[in-house]
Amino acid sequence: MCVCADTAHTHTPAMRIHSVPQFQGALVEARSGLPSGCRALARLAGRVLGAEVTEVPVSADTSPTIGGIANLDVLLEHQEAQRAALSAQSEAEGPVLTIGGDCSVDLVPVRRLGDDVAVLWFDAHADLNTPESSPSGAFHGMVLRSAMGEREVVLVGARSIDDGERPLIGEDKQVRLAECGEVAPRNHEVYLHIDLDVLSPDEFNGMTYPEPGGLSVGELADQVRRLSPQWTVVGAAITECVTSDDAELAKLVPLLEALGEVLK
Ligand SMILES: [Mn+2]
Repeated sequence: MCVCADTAHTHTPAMRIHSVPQFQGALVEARSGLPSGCRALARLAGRVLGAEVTEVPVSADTSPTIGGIANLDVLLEHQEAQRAALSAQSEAEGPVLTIGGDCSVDLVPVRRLGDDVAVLWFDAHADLNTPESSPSGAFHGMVLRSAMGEREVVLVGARSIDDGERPLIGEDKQVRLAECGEVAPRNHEVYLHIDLDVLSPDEFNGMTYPEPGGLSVGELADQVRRLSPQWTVVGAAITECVTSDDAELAKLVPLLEALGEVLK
């Protein structure tokens, strides 16, 4: 236990950040800004949260579409690297904030969770496609379907849902929709997936696939903060950042601070 006299600038000394600058799940090019945006956001998060940043080694290559999944072999390599990075850390070291990269960086962290941990998916999209239903073959649109297992899933801010995804979503189904500010999962432990496209493009200009509408940074930060103390946040990810612009990234500081408060 740290008994430092001055802890004001280190809210969560035990928290760790894993940066995963992967673009291959989004079917965009390396120069799209996803890798550089990931690294820039991870640096900012490390500073704001006083947390160590580990960059998971990923490839800049692409690979053929196999079984309906673009870049499958490269993505499998990255998953192995993420598993190794997560395994190298003991649970006593505290929770991990994963910074993407495309949304499919959340496959490995979510699959590691127990079935009693609810996943709160803050995203303009449902990411519930299969290789058969996916319009594009981009694995980031299939990642929740692949990772969710039997656990409770709550979609927040979803406003671009494909026809093939709709049958999975409903009040009496495993996947439910909730309004931001009214998220009340049944399970006590929760994991937060935050695709920056849950934000309004008028509010933040730096996500891979902006969708009209969406939340303000303040609304999102308030919702994150409101989870504590009733719910325990065991981990989180922020994905799809394509900007390295300091002024744009600075808009996300209230969100990072809220995550720092709940990720303990
Ligand atoms: Mn999305």
